[in-house]
Amino acid sequence: MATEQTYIMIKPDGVQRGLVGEIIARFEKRGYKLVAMKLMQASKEHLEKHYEDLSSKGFFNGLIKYMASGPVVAMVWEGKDAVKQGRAMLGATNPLASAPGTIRGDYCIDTGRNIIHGSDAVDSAKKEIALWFPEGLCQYTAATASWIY
Ligand code: RTP
Repeated sequence: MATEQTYIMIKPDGVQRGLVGEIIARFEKRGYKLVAMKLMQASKEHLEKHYEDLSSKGFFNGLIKYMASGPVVAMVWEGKDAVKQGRAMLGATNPLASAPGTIRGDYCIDTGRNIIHGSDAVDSAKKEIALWFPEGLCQYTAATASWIY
């Protein structure tokens, strides 16, 4: 079984719209285990590091400004195929292309305000988790695990 960890972040618009509980519930109900979480006002420097691969894009400065406009909820979710499945649960980057039933497909209509981030590969998840949680993750036994696997 490919047990993975993925970095999921509720962006400032998701926090300000009161979607935190709804998003956490979706990951919990799907069967994923929460192994780290914090509400955090990220600095521009921190966000520039997170999005460094996009630094040449025309929307980069606007993206950093948006991401720094309020606190984000930083989380790590663990479980079978968590990276790929997490991206599927988020839906496409552009809400026009994101299917109803996905988080973006249900709750947003603008690419520039798309409420949530999810790691796109196992390697980037590792990098993002190290950047956002240098203090490490929590370890515990989730009671539901044996029912899911
Ligand atoms: P994310 O990193 O936030 O999960 O998004 P993603 O992989 O689905 O998309 P990516 O291409 O990495 O873009 C990162 C975020 O930048 C904003 N964006 N704006 N054309 C635009 O105005 C544009 N394109 C992307 C979105 O907030 C996107 O999630």
